[in-house]
Amino acid sequence: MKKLLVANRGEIAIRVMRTAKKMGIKTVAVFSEADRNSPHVQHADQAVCIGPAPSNESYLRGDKIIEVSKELNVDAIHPGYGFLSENADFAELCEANNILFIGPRSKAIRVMGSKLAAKETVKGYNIPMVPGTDEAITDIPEAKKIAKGIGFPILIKASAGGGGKGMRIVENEAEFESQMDRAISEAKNAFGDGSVFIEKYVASPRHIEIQIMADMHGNVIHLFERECSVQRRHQKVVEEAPSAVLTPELRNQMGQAAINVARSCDYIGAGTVEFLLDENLNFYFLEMNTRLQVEHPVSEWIAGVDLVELQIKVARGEHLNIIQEDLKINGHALELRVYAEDPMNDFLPSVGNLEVYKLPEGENIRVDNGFEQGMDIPIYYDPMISKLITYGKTREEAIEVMIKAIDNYHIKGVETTLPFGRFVFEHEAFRSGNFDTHFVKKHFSHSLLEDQEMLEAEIAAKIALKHFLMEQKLLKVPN
Ligand code: MV4
Repeated sequence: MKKLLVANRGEIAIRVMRTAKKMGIKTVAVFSEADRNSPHVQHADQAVCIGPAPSNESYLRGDKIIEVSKELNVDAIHPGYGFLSENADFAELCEANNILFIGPRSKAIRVMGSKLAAKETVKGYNIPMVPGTDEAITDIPEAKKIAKGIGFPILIKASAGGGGKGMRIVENEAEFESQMDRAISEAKNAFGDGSVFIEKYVASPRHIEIQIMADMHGNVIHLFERECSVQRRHQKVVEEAPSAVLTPELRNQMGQAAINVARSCDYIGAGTVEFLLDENLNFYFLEMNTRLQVEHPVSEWIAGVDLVELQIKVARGEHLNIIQEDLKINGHALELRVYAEDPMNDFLPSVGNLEVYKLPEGENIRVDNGFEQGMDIPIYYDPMISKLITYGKTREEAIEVMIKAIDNYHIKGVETTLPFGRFVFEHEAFRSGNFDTHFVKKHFSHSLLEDQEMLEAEIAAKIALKHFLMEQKLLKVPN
C-alpha cells in the first residue's frame, strides 16, 4: 500500500493520516468547498476538492471519490466514521474498482446494517439476546400475544434503525396497536423499510461495547470493552475503558460473545459489538458497528495498540500479530467529546468563530482535534470540535487528569460541552460508577451547571478580592 485516500474530514481524517504517515504511506485528503482551509487538508500529501459544502454533494459522493482515487493512483480508502463508512454500496464500489476499502467486506456491512438480518446471522453462535421476536412483524394480533408473553413494557425497534432511531416504548397492552402502527409508518418514512420487531424493554441498562479486530485468516481478537452510558438523546458524550463494573469473568464472556458475532459474518478489520448490561449484570447483544468508532482512543490507550495501524495491516492481508492471551488492560482511559453545543440551552448547536482556541497539554492527555484558533465551526457537519482523552493508572487518576485538562482547554467564541463534561466527572454517581444510560436525564439540568459556575465565580472573586486587599496593605500578608 503506497497511497491512502481518507474519505473524511476533521479530527478523524487527521488521526488516520497520522498513522499512515508513521507507516510510510502517502495520504490523499478530499475536501468540500467549506473545508478548503481546514487542517485535515494541510495534513495530507495531496488534496482534492470533491464538491460543495453539503455532505451529499461532497463527502457522501462515493462515485466522485472513486474517480479521484483512480486519477491519483490510490491503493486504498479509509472511510473514517460517519459518511460512507457503513455504506455497503460504497464498499462494493471500491471492491469493483480494485481499490482496497479499509473495513469489512460489503456483505458484512449489509448484514449488520439490518438488525433483523444481524439477529438471523448470529443465531447458532451462542449470543445472548433480549427476549423478543426475530422476524419482521406482519401480524399485529399475533405480535401482541408475544408481547403479553414477554411482559410489558416492551420496545418496538425498526430493523433499519440504529443509534436509537425508530424505537418506541409500549407501556401496556392497551396502547400496543396504536404504537405499532406509528412505529411501522415512522420506519417506512425514515428508512424506506417498515420492518419492525419487539423486545423486552430493559429499563436501566448500561451501554457496554466490545472492540474487536479480525484478519483475513480467521483470527479474531477483542480489545476489551468501552462503557458509553453517559449519553444524551443517543449521542455519546463521555466514554471510558475499561467499564467500572465488569468483572474479569464477565469481560471474558462478553469478549467471547463479540468474537462469535464477528465470526458469524466473516468479519475483517475493526468492529464494535454493542451490548446492553442490566442491573443484574446480564448482557444482551444489540448490534454491531462495522467501522472505526469515535471513541476508539480509549481502547488504544488501555490495550496499547494503534487500531488504525491494525486496520491497515489486516486490510492488506497481514496476519494479526497479537493473540488474545498477549493482551492485558493497562490503566484507565476517559474520553470527553467536545461539541460546539450549548449545555445551558438544551445542547443547541453553537456555531461561530473560535476566537480563542488553546488545547490542554501534558502527560496522560491526548486531544484528537480538527480545529485551529480563528476558524469558524461550519454549519454543514457534525458539531464535534475534538475529543479530549485522558489516562491514569486508576480510574480516579484519569478523572483528576481530565478535570485539570478541561480547565486548561481554552475556547472562546462558541459554547461547548466542556463545562458539561466537568459536571459529569465531578458527579458522585459517575465517580462511584453507579450510573446507567439515564445518567443525563436523571442528574443533569442547566440550572445545576449554572449553580456550579456561580460557585466557582464566587470563589474566584473572593481570591481576587483577597489579593487586592493584600496589595493595598489593607489585609496582612500571611507568613
Ligand atoms: C434497548 C433498550 C432497552 N431495552 N433495547 C438505544 C440505541 C440502540 N442501539 C439500542 N438502544 C436501546 N435498546 C431494549 N430491549 C434501551 C436502549 C437505549 C440505550 C442503549 C444504549 C445507550 C443508550 C440508550 C439510551 C436509551 C435507550
